[in-house]
Order: sequence, then C-alpha cells, then structure tokens
Amino acid sequence: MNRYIVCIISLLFLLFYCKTTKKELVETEDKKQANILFIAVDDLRPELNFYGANHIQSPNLDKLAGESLVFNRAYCNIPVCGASRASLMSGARPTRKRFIDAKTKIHEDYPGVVSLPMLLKQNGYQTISNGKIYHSGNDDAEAWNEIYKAPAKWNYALPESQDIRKNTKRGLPFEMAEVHDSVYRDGKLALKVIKDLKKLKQSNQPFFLTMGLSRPHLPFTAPKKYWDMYDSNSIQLPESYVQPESTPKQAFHRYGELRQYENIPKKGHLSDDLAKELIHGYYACVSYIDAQIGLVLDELKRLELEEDTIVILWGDHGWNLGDHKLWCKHVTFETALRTPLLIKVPGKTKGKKTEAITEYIDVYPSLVELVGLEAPDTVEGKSFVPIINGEKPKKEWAVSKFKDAVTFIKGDLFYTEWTKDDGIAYARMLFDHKTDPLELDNLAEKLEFKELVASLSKELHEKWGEDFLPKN
Ligand SMILES: [Ca+2]
Repeated sequence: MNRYIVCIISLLFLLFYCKTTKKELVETEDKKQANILFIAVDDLRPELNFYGANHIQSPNLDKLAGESLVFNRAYCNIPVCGASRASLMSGARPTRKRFIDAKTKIHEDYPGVVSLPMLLKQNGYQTISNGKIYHSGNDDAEAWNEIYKAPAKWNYALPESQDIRKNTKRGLPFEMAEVHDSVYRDGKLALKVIKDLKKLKQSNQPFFLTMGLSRPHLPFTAPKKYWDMYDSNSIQLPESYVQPESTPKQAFHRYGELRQYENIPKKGHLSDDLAKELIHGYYACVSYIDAQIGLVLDELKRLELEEDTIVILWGDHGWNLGDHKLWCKHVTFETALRTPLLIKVPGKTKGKKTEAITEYIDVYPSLVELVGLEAPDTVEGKSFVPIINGEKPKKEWAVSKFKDAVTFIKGDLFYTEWTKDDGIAYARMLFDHKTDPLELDNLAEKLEFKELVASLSKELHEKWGEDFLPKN
C-alpha cells in the first residue's frame, strides 16, 4: 500500500515538473534576444567627465556612463581608423600583414572571416549600418540588411567652406556656423537612427542598430552654440606639450593628417594660438556629438526599448590633442591607444568603473555572449562579461601596434618595441605610469631596467599573435 502511494506521488511530481519545464521553455522561446545599439565615435579620446577630465560638456554621455560599466583602461589594438574598426568587428588582432591602415577593408585582409554583424544577422538580427562603422561604406556589405552613409559634403555648413573644400585636398580644419544641428552630417545621422528605432520597435526581430559618428574627427565643424560653450581664453595647452630627448624619434610623427587641411603650416610646430583653436574646436565637436547621441538615447527611452537594449559606445582610437606636441593618432603613446568604452546592460550595469585592462578585440566575444551566441574560432579576444558580473577578468594585459611599433600594456607598464620582419628590436620605449603617467621619461635604455625590458620583450613576443611574424 505504502509503495502504491509513493508511486502516485512520484507520478504527480513528474507531471508537474514536466509541465513547469515546458512552460519555462516556451517563455524562453518567445522572448526576443536583446537588441544592441552600437555607437562608434570617430577619433573620440577619453577626455570626458566620467574619466575625470571635467572641462568638456557632455551631459548625455555622462548620463549614459551613469547607467553603464565604464572601462577606464580600454585600448584599441591599432590607432588608425579602418584597421581598428576591422579588428574590432572581426575580433582578430592586427598583425604585420593584416589590418594595417586607414583604408583597411575587413575581407580584403581576412577573407571569409565572420564579422560581428554577420554573426548576428545569421542568428536572426536585423543589422543596420548607419554612418561610419567601417571606414569604407560598402565594406562587409553582406553583413547588413541596410547601409546608410550621411554625405561627406555635410562636413561643412557654410557655402564658402564648401567651395574651399571642393577646390582643395581636405578643406578648412574648422568651422563655426549658426545653423541647426541637423545641417551637419551627424545631426542627419541622428535623425536616421531615430527613424530606424521607430521602425524596429514594430519588428519581431532583435536588432543590431549602429550609429557611426563622424566628429570629433577633423574637420572640427559644429554649430556655433557648441563653440560658445567654451571660453577660448581658458583653453590650456597640455602639460605634456614637449618631445623629450630620451624618447625614440620613431615614436613621433609630423601629423601629416592635420597638415592636409588649409591654413595649417606644412612644417614645424603649430603656434600656441592655432593649437588652442584646434583644442577649442575638438571640445565643440564632442559637445555636438554628445547632443546627437542624446537625441537617440531619448528616443530609445520614449519607445520603451531601453529595458531590451544593450548600449555600447566606443571611440575607434585615442587622439593627441597637443600631447607630446603631437596632433592626430598614428603613434603608440597612451594618448593614441587609450579609448572611451562603455557598455550598458539593462539590469546589470549601474554606473560602475573598472580598472581591468580591455582590448578592442574583446568587444565581439562579449556582445555575442551577452545575447547567448557563440563566437567563431577566428575571434582572438576574450569576453569581458565576467567583469560586468563583478568577477575576475579573463586576461590582464593588452597588445596594440602601429606600423613597426608594438606596445605591450600590463599593470602600470607600457612597453613599445620597434621591429621589422625578423622580430629584432631596433628601438624601445618603456614608461611606468605609476611614476610617469604623461610618458615623458623613457626607461628602456637605462641600465637598471635591462632585466625588466628583457622580460617584457619576451612576453610581448608571446602575446602579439601567432601570425605576427611571417612564417618561414
Ligand atoms: Ca578614427
């Protein structure tokens, strides 16, 4: 009799368990995967309030940071536009032969690699490329359901500036015009992204919606109200406005990118007045793009999509705004390698900062993990989801490169080695950020650091990637 009762109870329990499990499964099947709003900002350096800068007005980025995990130590893998983007979108390291320069195209350098948007598209996402995501508008075209580029002619608002642009290589380096935000390129971009959000709200598919802003890349053109946010008399040159003798000459360049613009001297350093005007223009552009990002984030909230949408914001590399008496990127000082990176995961992030070292190749595996997918074997980065969950990071170092220079970042140490195909260093640079955060005192040639340099060099060679050197 007792055995009979036990059998009945067990059967009832089993029936109840199966029903519950089935219900849970159905709910999981019905639930859409999280959307991703992917905001890329061209040439944005981490000189922002939530990084402790306190002089650029960016209320919308500040608010987003307050809801995100902010990476205080994020590094691009190469400080040049096209290559940095191709590397991030493939999760693969730049090497001596792959992802080299501004015009890099992902499939020319890495045929057949499954990019982040392609993987998402293959898994049911609607993917839209808006503005500057890759350097070239039609790159990785198969990965997108739609590609939109705001025309470059809207880099300038004033007819006289547009005329100069037509008749010169690059046009003027800055412009201040009393026009509405939407007259310039990024204002038009914001309106397009808002239109997409309204459309996607109606869809049953999850979305990977991108917003690739063109400023604060040169030319520094923005509506006058953003220039007026800053007093030009209070603009300061950076503390590191110097090129120390101890730094290898290979570490510097002549900022040829800037010199392509009109009224910039073709050689020699800039006058202090011009330097300050450039800094002013950069600040104005950051405030301008902040406002455009704000419009999109407000719409995300208005449409009640916030709770279902991961927001990630990144700049494609750092920028020298006079630091080391340099302008633009294309060097391996921290000012060109360190980038703004923040991610808002609904229900998980609440305005914390992390000091964990993160590389841009880590973005791909992190996003796919967050939406329950698996990264392909071609991805070399490591997911930073453990950091979001308050756990130990999967690695504690980064490797970045530009041309012959490769930088190994570990703890407070920034070690750069210049090598050719043979892998033998012909110049070295070592900075300890604990004592020298501005990177003005190169320790690499000092006798007392010989052993440290040897060990960092060994580790750099182990970690710069399997196919870094040509195979024999
Ligand atoms: Ca760029």
